[in-house]
Amino acid sequence: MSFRTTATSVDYVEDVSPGSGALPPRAWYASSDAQSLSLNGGWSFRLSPTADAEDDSFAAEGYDAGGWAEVSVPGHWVLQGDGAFGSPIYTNHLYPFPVDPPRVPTENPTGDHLRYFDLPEGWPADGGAVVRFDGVESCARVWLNGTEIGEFKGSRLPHEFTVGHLLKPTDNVLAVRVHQWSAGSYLEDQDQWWLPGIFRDVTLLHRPVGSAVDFFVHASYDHVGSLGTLRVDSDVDGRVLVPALDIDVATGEPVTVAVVPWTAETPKLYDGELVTAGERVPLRIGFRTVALEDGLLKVNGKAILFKGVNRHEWHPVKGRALDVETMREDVLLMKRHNINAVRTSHYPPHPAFLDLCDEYGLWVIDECDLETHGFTEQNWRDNPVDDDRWTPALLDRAARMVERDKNHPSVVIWSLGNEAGTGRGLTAMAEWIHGRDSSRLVHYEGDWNCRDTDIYSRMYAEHAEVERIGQGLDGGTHKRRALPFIQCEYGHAMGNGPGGLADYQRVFEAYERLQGGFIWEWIDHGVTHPKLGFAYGGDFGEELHDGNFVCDGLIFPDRTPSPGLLEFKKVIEPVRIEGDGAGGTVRVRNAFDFADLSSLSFEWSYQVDGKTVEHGPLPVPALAPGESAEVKLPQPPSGGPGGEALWTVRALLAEDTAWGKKDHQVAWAQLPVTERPLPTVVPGDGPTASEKLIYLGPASFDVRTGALKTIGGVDVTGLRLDVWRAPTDNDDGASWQDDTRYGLLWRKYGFHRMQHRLDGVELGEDALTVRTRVAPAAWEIGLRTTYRWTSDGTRLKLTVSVDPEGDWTIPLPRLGIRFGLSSADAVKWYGGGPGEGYPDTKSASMLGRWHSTVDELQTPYVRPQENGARPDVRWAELGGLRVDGDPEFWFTARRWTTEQLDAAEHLTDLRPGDTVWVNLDHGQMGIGSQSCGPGALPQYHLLAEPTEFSFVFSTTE
Ligand code: IPT
Repeated sequence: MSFRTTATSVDYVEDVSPGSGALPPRAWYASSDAQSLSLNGGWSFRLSPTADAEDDSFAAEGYDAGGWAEVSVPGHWVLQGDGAFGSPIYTNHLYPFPVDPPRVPTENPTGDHLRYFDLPEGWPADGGAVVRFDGVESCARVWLNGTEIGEFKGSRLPHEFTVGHLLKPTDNVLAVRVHQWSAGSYLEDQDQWWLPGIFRDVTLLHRPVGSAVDFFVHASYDHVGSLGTLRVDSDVDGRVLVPALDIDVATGEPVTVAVVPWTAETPKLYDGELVTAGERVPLRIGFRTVALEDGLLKVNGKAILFKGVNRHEWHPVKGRALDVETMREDVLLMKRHNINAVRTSHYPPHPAFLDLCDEYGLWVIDECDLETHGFTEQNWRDNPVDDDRWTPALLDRAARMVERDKNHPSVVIWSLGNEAGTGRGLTAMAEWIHGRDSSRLVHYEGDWNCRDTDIYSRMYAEHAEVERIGQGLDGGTHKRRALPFIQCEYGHAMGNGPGGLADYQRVFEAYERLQGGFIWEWIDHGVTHPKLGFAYGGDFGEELHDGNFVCDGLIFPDRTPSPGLLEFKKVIEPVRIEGDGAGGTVRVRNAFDFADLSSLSFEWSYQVDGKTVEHGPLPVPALAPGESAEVKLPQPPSGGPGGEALWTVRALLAEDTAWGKKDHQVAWAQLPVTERPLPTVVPGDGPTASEKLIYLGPASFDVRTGALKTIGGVDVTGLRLDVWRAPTDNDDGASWQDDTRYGLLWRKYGFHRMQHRLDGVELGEDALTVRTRVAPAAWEIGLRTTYRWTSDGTRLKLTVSVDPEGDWTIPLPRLGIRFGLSSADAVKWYGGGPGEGYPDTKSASMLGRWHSTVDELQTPYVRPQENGARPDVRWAELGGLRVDGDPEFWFTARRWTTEQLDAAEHLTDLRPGDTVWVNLDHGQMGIGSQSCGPGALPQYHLLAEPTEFSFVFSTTE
């Protein structure tokens, strides 16, 4: 039985073909002299619930759209109109519709768009014109002045249509019908929000007679002779001019001259022009040669190391409709954090982003708009990339990417797409790309045998496996064994983390075959929300969603760097500073691949107990890449107070650069000289008891429970052992990782509901001893915990002894004490800072004297979780108390309890209470990357074992 009686006019929506009517793909450029008209701005808009709810009469000239709404183009309609136009949907890899390719649901939100325009004054009457769409999700049908000009799919790819014959001087109307779902949606199952709309620019381009159509700039570099060879192949003959190089040559003719090469570290671009009879086209030429040589990816003869990130396009208000200033902000932030590479996960970005990568210098893996991840749920049955009917669409996507972006020196690798399984269609794409552009490598992570690819790539491989790959002990096909390795995704930056980056970097730098990796991912895709702060999956009532898995970036949705970015910056710093502080020398190594150190100046400072006593410039030679030098430090300042002493050596920008100001810190290290003297308290008078209280030095305790009540004039509540932290996303782990998801195991074993049994309060000669057993209901495991209090009359010392009992098979979240203070705001400490750090995320933590406030100590992870601990703290002051640690401790203070933090789902759920809750931890569990990758390495596990630690309390007033 068939309910569809007639073929409707919307059959193209479910057609696997890429579309009809569009011009062949070509290079994307802004002409110097041909006119263009931006059609961005306010468009009339009407939303219908299905693809065919409305006929196409709206496209006719003279149609009255008076009652229509308006949306901004570029934009996504679901992010406009305050919910009147539907809402965004977030799924990771699940298709939010039944998997029945190429069919899509009847409920298919369809946005009709109308844009009226007049040609600008002086628009030439000769030649032709094209209208270009740079990105429309996911399928569009287009009319100009009532004539249909075509339909297309391929959301993040450009499509152009010839329109010159239809244009009028005035009262033109461009009509675009956009369907949210189409056959193309099956190819666009990236882990991100589903956001329909015309989300990139729409431009009308005049095409003069004799204008350039397509051209391919071949600009290679011979590093032996320092020579560049330029050849511009052009569909339309013309001349190629590069004044700085005295080049004036015909298209198609090669010319070889001495040049400065382009690299991501030294992004030298030469301005040139392609001149055809009808048009002048600006060229920005970077000479560089990418090659696979000796099993390595080399640029200009040298193996490079990617210190990269995966970048999705994201803006918390505009979604994937980014303006150039936001793109520039991304690039500047990357450069300022020592990042040298971007994988454009998982689609070609707005073309302007690649211009910025050329200009500021970033290696780019340009990835095609292709992912069919949801087919994994059906064991990859019917995967479009293994079904010949879809191959034309795949080839169309490959061509639209390569042709658009081929003239960017920053693009060194083409990527076929992401998480699309395996299949003949991918092979066809790789073959086509290899044939079209032999000057770059081809990447695809899903191809573990490297049948189609030139580089072995994996995601989230654990440290040990990466090391085996580095050693060449991973086996694999013959072809793979001869290829370099990258991790196209690692270090899952969801919530607090990622941990273990320094350990990866050590492995990357130890083995030539390992050419680095790309953190997942650059930015949290949180959506600005009136009630929730930033919304994530599920906040729009989606029927299927993947929660806050969409917030896994190194920067928060508003582009504030998260601690993960600062950690990454330190771990990948391009100058290595090591040495023996006591010996008075420092070894400086240039870890750049191409740049010498002439752009940096160095400075030393000498700290005693966190206070800088002297500083000065450190002369360091302009080392070549890979070179190192021993540099003598000055004589340590004399006469200073005896305490913990260390050198801090910094590498700073010597001058303003395109991306950073003079004195911007690039790299640093601290070299210990003398150790810290530990605090001592010589016990004086012992405890005395009254009817209600026990007194010991400055403190009073409850006589019955031994609970601390006051220190000097400061009230202290609830001081006790604490093992619970609000699990991080990395603690909770991803659903497919079952055995060691400690966040879940901690809950199972009741670490969030430990009971504290009082076993004795003993008044000794010089100490008050409180004996307890801390254990969860239902389980036999427990922690015998003894609090031993002593005082020298003014200061109060607490020694906590912990003895685990029972069969402990999992690590602890944290181990320390917590207590409440009735008022506290300003905070000072001497220890790691200025930001947070955990056992495997504290490379960027610098020892010093820091000050902050309780509010500013919090790291605003979009989904609240453990955060804000300052590591290696020697002493801290807040709320009238000073605490000295023996040994150093982790310090956390917040206006809510851990239980409240744990319960919160959005930052707006956290309401400050009257008490400031302080945690002083002897240990914290590592963070790892298990929200998608491996968990914390064993050396960062906080094991339950017999432990003792002390704090000395005094008052600051
Ligand atoms: C991997 C995806 O490639 C990426 O898009 C993102 O979803 C990431 O995971 C998690 O945030 S795929 C995963 C199954 C390893």
